[in-house]
Amino acid sequence: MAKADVAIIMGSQSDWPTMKHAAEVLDALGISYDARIVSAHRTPDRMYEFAKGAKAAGFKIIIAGAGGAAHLPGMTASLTPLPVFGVPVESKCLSGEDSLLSIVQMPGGIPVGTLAIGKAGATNAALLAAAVLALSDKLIEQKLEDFRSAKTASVGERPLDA
Ligand code: RP5
Repeated sequence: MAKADVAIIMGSQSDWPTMKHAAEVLDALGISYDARIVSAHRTPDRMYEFAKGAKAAGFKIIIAGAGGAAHLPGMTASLTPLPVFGVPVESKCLSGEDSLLSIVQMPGGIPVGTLAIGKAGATNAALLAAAVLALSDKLIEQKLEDFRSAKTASVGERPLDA
């Protein structure tokens, strides 16, 4: 496994169009990550090996995206002491409500920090990861502050016609 601060894992290649938004934010903030397909259903051994070894591999935070019966974030959280942020991927049948409930309704004791469905969730998972890393990294703290200032500056005071 590559040495990186953040692991972005997802249940399927089909999750990447959503999860790449997390990667883009981490890129913008100069935070290292490793993106991998790790399915709780299709590659359970890979999931176990990844989650058990994630801390020793040097990861500090795991962002886990999955859709439908989305076990990946919770299973991963049960196998590692690292913080896990779960991103519910928008599913075809239930628009991601199934993913959201599967991820958010963890029984007390094994937390998964659950974000919004889809792109907003992936984006915010990366920003949360950055905020955690910024607690002990001045450069990331500054980059995150600049990122937020730029977002604020981009909001006009009055609406414009398209
Ligand atoms: C989940 O099943 C994945 O996270 C994905 O969101 C969903 C559908 O996967 P594919 O059938 O597109 O591979 O495990």
